[in-house]
Amino acid sequence: MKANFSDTIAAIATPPGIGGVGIIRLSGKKSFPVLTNIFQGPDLITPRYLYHGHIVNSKTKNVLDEVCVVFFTKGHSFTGEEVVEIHCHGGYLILKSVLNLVLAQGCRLAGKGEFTKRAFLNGKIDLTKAESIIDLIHAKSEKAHLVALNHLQGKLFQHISKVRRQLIVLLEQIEASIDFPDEVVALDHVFFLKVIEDTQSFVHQVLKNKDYGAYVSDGIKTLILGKPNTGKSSLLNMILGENRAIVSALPGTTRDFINAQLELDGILFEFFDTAGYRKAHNIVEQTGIKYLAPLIRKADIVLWVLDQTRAFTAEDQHLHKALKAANKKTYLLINKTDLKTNKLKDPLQYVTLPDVDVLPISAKYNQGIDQLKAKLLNDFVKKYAYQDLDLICNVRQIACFQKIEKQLRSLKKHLNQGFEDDVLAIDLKNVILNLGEITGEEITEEVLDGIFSRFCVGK
Ligand SMILES: Nc1nc2c(ncn2[C@@H]2O[C@H](COP(=O)(O)OP(=O)(O)OP(=O)(O)O)[C@@H](O)[C@H]2O)c(=O)[nH]1
Ligand SMILES: [Mg+2]
Repeated sequence: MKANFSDTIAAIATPPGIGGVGIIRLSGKKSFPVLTNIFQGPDLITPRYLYHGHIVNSKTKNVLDEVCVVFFTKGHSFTGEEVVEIHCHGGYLILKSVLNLVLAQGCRLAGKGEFTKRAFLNGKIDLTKAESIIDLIHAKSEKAHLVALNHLQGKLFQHISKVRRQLIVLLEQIEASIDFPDEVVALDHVFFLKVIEDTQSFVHQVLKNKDYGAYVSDGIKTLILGKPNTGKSSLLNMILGENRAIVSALPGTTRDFINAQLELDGILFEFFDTAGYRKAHNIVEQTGIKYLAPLIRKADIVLWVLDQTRAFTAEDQHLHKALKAANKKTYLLINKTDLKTNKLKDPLQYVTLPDVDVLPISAKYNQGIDQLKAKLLNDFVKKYAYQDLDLICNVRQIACFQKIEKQLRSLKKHLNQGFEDDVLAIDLKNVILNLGEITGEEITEEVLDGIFSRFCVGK
């Protein structure tokens, strides 16, 4: 896909709202002429140099703002085109009026992510870099920031390109031996198999990081469940170290749910404290579980809080049933261990979830909370500590790798079954094509539009 942009785009590049500085960005052939039309100040001679002056409506002679401006020449800018930035005062009306003036000069309002899309189409960045820009902007934790920066530096791209290049060389060899059987030595199938197996192990390494990648970018969704009054909100407050949720002796204190975020070891944990699951007015299974089911489905971890001074009841049975169906990693937190009464005895005689850990706690007196945090970190963060951050991919890239994994399996099968070289060449082309879809070397307009629609206007 080759870029051919005749129009010049413009947008407010800074977030909406009031700030010290707000920036309007222009990209395209008219950027510099438009700037010279509306800028009053010193002559604009040197690119990448900040000039101080005023933006003036040349028709009305009205001064719109005192600004600093900078311009970048074609080939030496983020988009690869002529680019102008106008640094205004950061007020909505100022930015709007300068933008309107720029648009009136013949620029078009940029679409979502259009600056980055142009950078990609002009060959300034590959697709993994383009995607890392949006991930960097949206990074919610230290690790997410680190992964996005790695990709921005082209580390994922380098890994994929290396593998893809090897396969292209192989394909060229196969095609040459098909086209010129008398002149070219036949393909060494042992070597072919070795390259395919190396590629498979690279793909497996990437796919192994799939869950961790989702934790890094989206955070780990941790759902706090239990009957009313078991101490769910007390637990949330203790974990956060602040009084975020209301705690009271009255059952039914928390309505709907409360969510709060906490970063542990560079990974974001998002906690959801839910309303106590109750058996009221015979609506339990219908409404209660219906309300909880989507929350359970979306959760990565469930913290099920039981009160050791109360017995395991029908409500707990219902929760158990819902959790069993969802099959989520569950921590059974036996709360109120500071009290003498123990009516729960051994909860594992009732709870038969496949992946459950039991931890005694006292949410009121901060006992067992550090152990719980350490366990969460161990099970969800430390376990992955050895993994290569370069190879963490987003959902789109993972989907491509899953396709590639299947194609490699069938290629290997065909190779082992002694299929003709032209069949193997087709299999190989598919793998190369899909690797190219990740880096953007082979991409359709539709996929591109999907990617850039995640961006904001002005980026
Ligand atoms: N003794 C003792 N009391 C606790 C403990 N944890 C919570 N409580 C008390 O139990 C009562 C209920 O606590 P909450 O944290 O509001 O319980 P909840 O599960 O959020 O309740 P709902 O929102 O109504 O479902 C409060 O009086 C708390 O102080 C604990 O570890 N020990
Ligand atoms: Mg509560």
